Amino acid sequence: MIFNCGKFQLNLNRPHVMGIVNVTPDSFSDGGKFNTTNQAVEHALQLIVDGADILDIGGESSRPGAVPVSLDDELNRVIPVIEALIKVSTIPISIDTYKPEVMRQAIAAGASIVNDIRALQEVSALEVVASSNVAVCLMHMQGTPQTMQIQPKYVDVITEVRQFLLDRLNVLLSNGVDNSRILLDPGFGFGKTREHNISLIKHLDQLVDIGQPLLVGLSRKAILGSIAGADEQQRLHAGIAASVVSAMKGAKIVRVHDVKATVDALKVVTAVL
Ligand code: 8Y7
Repeated sequence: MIFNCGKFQLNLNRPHVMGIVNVTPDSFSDGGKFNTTNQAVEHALQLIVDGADILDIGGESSRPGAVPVSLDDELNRVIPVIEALIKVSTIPISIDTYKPEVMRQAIAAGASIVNDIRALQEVSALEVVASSNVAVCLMHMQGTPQTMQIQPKYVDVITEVRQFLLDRLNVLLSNGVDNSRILLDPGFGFGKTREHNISLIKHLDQLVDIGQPLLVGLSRKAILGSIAGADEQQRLHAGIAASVVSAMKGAKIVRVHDVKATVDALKVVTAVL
């Protein structure tokens, strides 16, 4: 399965690893831009050494209850990091944003993938992607990061997530975005209870069936803590299991913090697929 993203072509015959690069001001430094940019770039370079296939650069937290970041702050965080990485990175750079202007500037700076938790539903986001050659990840979310975990409700979570992803996929296809540029993602933890998340993992095949490559993000999420009884810093082992299970069930890309451990674990999956 060939995945086209900007000037890159990835062969998704084996599971791929997207490494998470959070660009948020460091509370230990003076919060200066130089420090924040450099730490993010250093971290990204380490993830490449660790074997990441894609880097996902984000300047606004999407965790439950997170405070939104202004457009200017988000641009000031992520664009310098992309500009620095684009000169040296051997792998595609993804921009984690739902803001069309951040997408536009990130693409101009060389980003190859737009990772959008709102699935290009913001006004003009679709046009920004459609008028470029970058790829996009369409993610399902119920509600917004501010409210999504208050009382998530579905009649049938699999059917509803599947229908949403199909609808968004069809909107993109009818706007001229080739299916070789589109990833789908159930959005673990985005307006989902423990039971909703577990159902989605169990029945991942029904999303794989759509025929588009699936990206999944479970790294360090609360669902792992709830299953394994581990706090945020102790979720590595549960996270590895989640990546292995997802890849065995047909996910093509896993979005993780712990790249080296995940790459090793997925080599075992690749060997037996
Ligand atoms: C996901 C994501 C986050 C995910 C995709 C976190 C930005 C929360 N989770 N993007 N972003 N899929 N595509 O804990 O599951 O990493 S942020």
